[in-house]
Amino acid sequence: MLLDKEIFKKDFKRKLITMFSEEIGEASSLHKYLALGGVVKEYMSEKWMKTNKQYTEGNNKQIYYFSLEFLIGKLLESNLINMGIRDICDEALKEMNIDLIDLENIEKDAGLGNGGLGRLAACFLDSMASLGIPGHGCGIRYKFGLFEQQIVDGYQIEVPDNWLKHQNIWETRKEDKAVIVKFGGNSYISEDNGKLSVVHQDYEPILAVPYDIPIVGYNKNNVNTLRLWSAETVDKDLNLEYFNSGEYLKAVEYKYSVESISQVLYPDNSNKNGKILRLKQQYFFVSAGLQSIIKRYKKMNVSLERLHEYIAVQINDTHPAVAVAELMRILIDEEGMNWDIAWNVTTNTMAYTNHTILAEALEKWPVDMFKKLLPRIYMIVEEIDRRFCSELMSKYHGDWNRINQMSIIHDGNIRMAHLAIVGSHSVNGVAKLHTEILKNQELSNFNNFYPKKINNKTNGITHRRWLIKSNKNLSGLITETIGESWIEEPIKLKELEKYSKDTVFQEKIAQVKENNKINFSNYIKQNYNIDIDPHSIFDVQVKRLHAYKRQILNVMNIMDTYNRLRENPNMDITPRTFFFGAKAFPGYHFAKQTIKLINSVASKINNDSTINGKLKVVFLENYGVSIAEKIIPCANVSEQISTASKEASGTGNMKFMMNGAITVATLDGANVEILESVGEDNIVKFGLNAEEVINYYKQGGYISTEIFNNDPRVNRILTQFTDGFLNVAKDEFNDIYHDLIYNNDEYFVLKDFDSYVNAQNKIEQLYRNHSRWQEMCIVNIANSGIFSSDNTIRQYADNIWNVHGVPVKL
Ligand code: 26Y
Repeated sequence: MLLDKEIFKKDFKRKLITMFSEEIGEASSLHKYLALGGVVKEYMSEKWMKTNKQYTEGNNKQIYYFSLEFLIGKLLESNLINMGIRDICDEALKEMNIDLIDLENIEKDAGLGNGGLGRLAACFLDSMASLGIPGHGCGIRYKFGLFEQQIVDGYQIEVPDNWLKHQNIWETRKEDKAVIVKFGGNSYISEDNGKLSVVHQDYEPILAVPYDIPIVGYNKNNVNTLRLWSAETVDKDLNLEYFNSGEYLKAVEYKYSVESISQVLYPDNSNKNGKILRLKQQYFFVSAGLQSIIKRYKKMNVSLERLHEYIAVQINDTHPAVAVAELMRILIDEEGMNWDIAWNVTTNTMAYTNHTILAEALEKWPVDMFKKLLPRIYMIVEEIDRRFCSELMSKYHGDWNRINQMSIIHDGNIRMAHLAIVGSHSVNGVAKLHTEILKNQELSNFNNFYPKKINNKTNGITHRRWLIKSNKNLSGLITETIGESWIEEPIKLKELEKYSKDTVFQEKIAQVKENNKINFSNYIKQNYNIDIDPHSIFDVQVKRLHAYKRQILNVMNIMDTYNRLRENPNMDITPRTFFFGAKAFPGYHFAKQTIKLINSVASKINNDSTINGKLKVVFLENYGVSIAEKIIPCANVSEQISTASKEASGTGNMKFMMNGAITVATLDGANVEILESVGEDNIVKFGLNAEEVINYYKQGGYISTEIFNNDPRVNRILTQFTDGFLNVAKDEFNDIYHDLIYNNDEYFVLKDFDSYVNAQNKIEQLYRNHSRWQEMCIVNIANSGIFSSDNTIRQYADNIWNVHGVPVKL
């Protein structure tokens, strides 16, 4: 977009006046930020309108990405970049004595997600818009995002993440597009003159109100939509009778109970009400989303029997899997379609992405609960299951065992993954290894029954946020070296490879990293009063806290190094700073203990002056998208150390690689593909591979106490966890100890320890060879282009959605 600086200044000043009746001199930073956002939103509004108009008039196929999580982070800067007006706005604001970065910092992260799955959804939105693909998000407008993490005395404390505290400048409430979602009541088939119809009565109607957020494509006129649904009462906000009798709380009780549906992401589900609330959330946004899709579709005047030619719904993990039954309900009950045609339309519309093989994440809903909350949907699920099982019976005859393993309803539960698989035409894993494990292990029965359904789509990351926005020094250097075509075609980063041995370029790459580290160290000093040596190796593990991700393995290596240093303070090692960032699920005790462990180790080591500052451990509080954008460009070492077979893909691994960090990796998830693309010499791998891990699970043969008894390093470290060495109560880390020793170390931490220590020593050796290290970094950056989510989205578009880009004309 071409923007005249003087016009922008005028627009900005006018916005301050219309919004707040203020001139620049009297406006607070918050008001300036809101006014700037308002102007930027205005600039994109016409494109947004034209995008919608052209998509509709062109009868173009629309993609809807259904997800419980969208971890979008901040939008101001990325919108300015994608619109191509950041530099001009920066200049103009400077001339008015306003620092753009200050304003960008005011924005709150939209943290409507928990980890990789939610961030992937956000990267995909950016890529769809930037490729001109008509693709939109559908989710929940949580009033509170995932909690804000505070660390108090080393423990994680959760406080509400009030991200909507300031006005959300990006969203537009579309009250006129609200729909009703029905819960509870009872449902039955009635017959009238030989004609069957479905009755659903005595239900509770909830109003779903959409809030639309524009998603701007990079250097494109396409502005797609992220539609987030908010739950409200249908005209029952206040009970006047209660109010007038002075019972003020009771008067609004119902309103708050309804609004709880869109109140928080992942409400505690350890009690029954929490479980019901989660299921309510899922049905709520799925039903609202599908209703609004069908409403829009019907304006096109094309038969609903061809819905799948014009609409694709991607189900992000099992959370929106109820979409299969809901679409059937709409087509049959509301549109009068017969079952077989509706089933054909539904299965060809839906596609499901699986993000995990961990049993705990494969959702099941108790039949009793489901039936009570969604009586009509339950009838449909039952019928889908009945028909599916009869197909299974005719193929596998008396093989009851197999049929039991595959049915949707089993043992009083509805298996949502099975519903999603049966109801979709495509089921994809998120990295080659993950997809192979799905095909050959977890979903092998389904792969046998539907030989072509399961396919791979390796994840990706948007290089616009994760390189252009977050690492301006590096992206500037890249453009200076190979020109700017890599921005539109990230695969062209490959052209950097020819400079990998060029010592002048190596030095420039080293300098970029050094500067990033210095800036970050200053930021940490200013905001957290922690001193960091910017010349130390920055070794970073940032991701959700989970046992399979093995933050503990990292801690054990740190303790081992520390123990060696205590014995020999003159040991010749390069100083290293270990960064951790992670939120633990509030109910996940082991994960919370791990945070306390990391902080206890940090406090022990950081306060020990005898080791001459050679080791430092920093826990980055409240890790999220914005902190990731700060730390990733500084990393020298990327910790991707999950138990092989457990990490479906990982996407942090790709972000680090793209920013020139060297990966310490198990052969897990997309690490395998990173290795393929950079070659064995440019990554440091270690540990059991997936096959070995799976064989141990199947056949046994691993005994963690053997390692505990035979490896004095392991013995010493685990003893230090529990003997008061870390200045905490002796039983503080009992559960961790218990898991590793008495529960036989489910994630092979002790088994991989020796190999991991060797890998870390290798890192140390490689880092000492300055030129060799820089060469590795360059090779990593140069080969990261295939991990751009643009590449991933092209594959979804070609192989699952059958959709093409639609350039919007102004
Ligand atoms: C419903 C509840 C039990 C649940 C909540 C959140 C289950 C799963 C999740 C989130 C899962 C997640 O973030 N998975 C990650 O998805 C990424 C994107 O595909 C992968 O890169 C990563 O390996 C996987 O752990």
